[in-house]
Amino acid sequence: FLLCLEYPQVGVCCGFLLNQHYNPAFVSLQMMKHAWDNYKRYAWGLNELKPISKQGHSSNLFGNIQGATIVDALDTLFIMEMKEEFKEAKEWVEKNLDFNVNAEISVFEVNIRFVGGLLSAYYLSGEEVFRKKAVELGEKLLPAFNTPTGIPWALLNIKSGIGRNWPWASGGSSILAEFGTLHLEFVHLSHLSGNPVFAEKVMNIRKVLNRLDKPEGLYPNYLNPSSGQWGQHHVSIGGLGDSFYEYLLKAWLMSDKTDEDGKKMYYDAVQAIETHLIRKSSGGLTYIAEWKGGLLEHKMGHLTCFAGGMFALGADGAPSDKTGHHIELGAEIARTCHESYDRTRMKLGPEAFRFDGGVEAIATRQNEKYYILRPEVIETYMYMWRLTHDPKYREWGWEAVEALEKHCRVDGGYSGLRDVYNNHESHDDVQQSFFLSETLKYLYLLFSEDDLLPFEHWVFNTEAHPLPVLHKDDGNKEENQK
Ligand code: DMJ
Repeated sequence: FLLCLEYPQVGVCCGFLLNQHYNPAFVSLQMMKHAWDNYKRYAWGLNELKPISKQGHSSNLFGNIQGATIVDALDTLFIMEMKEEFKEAKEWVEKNLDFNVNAEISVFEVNIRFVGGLLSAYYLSGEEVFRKKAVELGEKLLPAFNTPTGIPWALLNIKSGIGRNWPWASGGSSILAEFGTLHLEFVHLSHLSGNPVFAEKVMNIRKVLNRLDKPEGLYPNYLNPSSGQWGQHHVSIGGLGDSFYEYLLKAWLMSDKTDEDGKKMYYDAVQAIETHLIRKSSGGLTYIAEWKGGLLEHKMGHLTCFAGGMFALGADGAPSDKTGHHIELGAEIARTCHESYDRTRMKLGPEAFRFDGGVEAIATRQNEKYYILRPEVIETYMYMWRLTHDPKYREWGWEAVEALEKHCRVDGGYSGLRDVYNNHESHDDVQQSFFLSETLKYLYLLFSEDDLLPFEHWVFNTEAHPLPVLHKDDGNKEENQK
């Protein structure tokens, strides 16, 4: 298969056929299988894999809830038709996935990876165990909303129900991208359980946000759950802000375009982002800066690169004279993020890149040069491909496949890199669960036909777990059945 990477046009490698340059079978049979088999061999049942040390990796985001990689990967296994693997993953969930633990967890991370993963596995496979576990976990998360405003805590002990916020967050605040990234999953939890409480909790977050004044129409990253006041006026479309905006748009799409409130909030926010955060470098690269109390920091995070796909996905709902503009904005962000990859030695992008001090799309600080197998750039290629069919997005995705194989693939799985500008790989020894749930899934979709999880019927949560659009008729059907 190495021969194949060097000479993709050869078409035959390691005994299986690559009938074209960009083949989803390569992603599933070679990449996903390698990631999964090694996780299974060295870290089965633990949260993540350390592919160099060949042992389990535990992150405090999940407390002592176990099996993050299994739950995050369920739908990817299903979509890639890895039936045996899906079956063993399901059996593990049935027998071992346990939420009755004394654990302090991140509400956001557990929601997007565990609740989202279980919901998708249920919708794709119809297996009741996933629905039951998702609702059980959703119920465990409810005490996080016991604050004076109903804005949830970031951290929750799921045994005691005691919540708190990250000690580093401005003035005891909750984080916009965390409390703003519960909506899709909680609406589905109500839909599947018949219990309105989940949807009520997230609709209340909307209400609180709508009552507040927004500086220049922007949403600060910090909001105090007790006072209901903003913390520091820092605004970001990357870390701390990102998926809040994504969920406004997707809430509208997932509601079969009936959630007018979500729609308005999304397009108003994009308007303010365009006015205050989006800039063009002297070399012609469009980027999204960070805003700190009115001052711009000309830096863009890898996380921010998801926004290319978001703008393009939202083009359809924009006023008709703006549709082309939103697609174009998506294309420009995709190009900038591709440049951030192309300007490195390893052809994989840094955690953050800057547009100041004479550089463009390059990381200048040592602590911003790492790549941890993140998906956002490939995610944007996938949306741009589906929405424009411009072949460059598949080419760029394939460049990422080659770079991942060359620099991140190791004997024991896939590892992140400490410095993408270096000549030699220094591996960070973590195979993140989102590599299986997002990076590989988006690559697979990028090289697949558009009718695999079509956008009219599915929206992806921020961890790439597909959730079905709740069509207007579905509700009626259920109403009629009652
Ligand atoms: C994922 O867990 C999700 O995409 C989240 O929204 C942001 N960070 C990671 C991947 O980079």
